[in-house]
Amino acid sequence: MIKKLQKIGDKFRLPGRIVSYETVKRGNINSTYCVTYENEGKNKNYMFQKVNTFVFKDPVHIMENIDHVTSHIIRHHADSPALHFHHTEDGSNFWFDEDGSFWRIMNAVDSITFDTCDDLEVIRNTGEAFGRFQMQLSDFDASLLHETIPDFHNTKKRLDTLFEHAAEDPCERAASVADELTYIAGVRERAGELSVRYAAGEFPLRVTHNDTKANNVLFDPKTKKPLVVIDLDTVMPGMAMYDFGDAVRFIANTAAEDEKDVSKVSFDEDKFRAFCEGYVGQVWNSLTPDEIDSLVPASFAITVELASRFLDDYLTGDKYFKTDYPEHNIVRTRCQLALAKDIDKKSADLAAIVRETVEAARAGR
Ligand code: GN1
Ligand code: MG
Repeated sequence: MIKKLQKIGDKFRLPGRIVSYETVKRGNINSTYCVTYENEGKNKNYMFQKVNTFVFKDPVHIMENIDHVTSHIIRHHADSPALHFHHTEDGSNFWFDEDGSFWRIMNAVDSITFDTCDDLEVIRNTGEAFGRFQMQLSDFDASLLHETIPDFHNTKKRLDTLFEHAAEDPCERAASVADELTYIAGVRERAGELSVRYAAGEFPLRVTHNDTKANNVLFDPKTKKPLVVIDLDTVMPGMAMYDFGDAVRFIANTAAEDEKDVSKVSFDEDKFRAFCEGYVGQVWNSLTPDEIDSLVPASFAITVELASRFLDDYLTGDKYFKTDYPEHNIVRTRCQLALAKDIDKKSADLAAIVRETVEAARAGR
């Protein structure tokens, strides 16, 4: 393996020679290696990644998107750490090896990550990191980015597809999920509303991350301050508030995303407030009032959307999401629906929290 890695490193003109490497366990899609080079008596770590081209069909466009976004941050926010990708002799930030595998290399960052967490300070910092990412890219023309997964957060389309598949019922599972389908049918229009308004041009096209889970922020191991947002594979044009909604959907759930006991699932308002403080502190000046007012509706919409994606996958034979057991997708669906109901119930409180944090940010508190 070292020989292979050395060959790849040579393509990217990394100076020195490899002394060791480790396979990085985090991430379910790409294969990642932390590779240590020695050059002129000094060691330096690099992350080598083989991109999963079954999931990411268009890796060249993904790398173009990543290049746009990281170059913009480096150019305009030089004080802020950004991911640094290496280039081959012909100036590209990826290389196909002789097996057709797609490789890229970035500098390693000395850091820690949090998968889930109860520490409100870490949650606030996570909000700050995603908010800063949005703010730093608010003056970047998002229409330059490729839509590498078309209609990724077109909730209306996702729900239409769900009901088409429920009618076709290819695996004869629809009867067993009648309650879930009835609930989604009842909120269908409301959940799809932001995506319809976005398609009509009512919201600005933003650079969105599309995977704003807590563990996609690297933290300084000593200060516990956020360093940089990672996993830019799904960076696309989209709605800012969906990134916010996806983050709180994950971080403010009192249970895991696939908790079987739905009585454990609820939306934690303290965690929501902490994330909101960090996020809004960065974006209050760059998001429009309409976008700010849509943060809570978007949290509801994306939770219903994800529930419907899990349910759609269940109805069509579990082909998209990896499952650990046969009922996994329906368990996930029920968990996300329980969360969506709780967000809906608390929405007036949550909207008040958003208003308070915006006021505090504006007053510089
Ligand atoms: C998928 O594979 P992962 O965990 O990074 C999905 C997200 C969902 C998430 C739910 C490309 O992300 O949209 O929110 O599962 N990513 C893709 O766990 O579909
Ligand atoms: Mg991801």
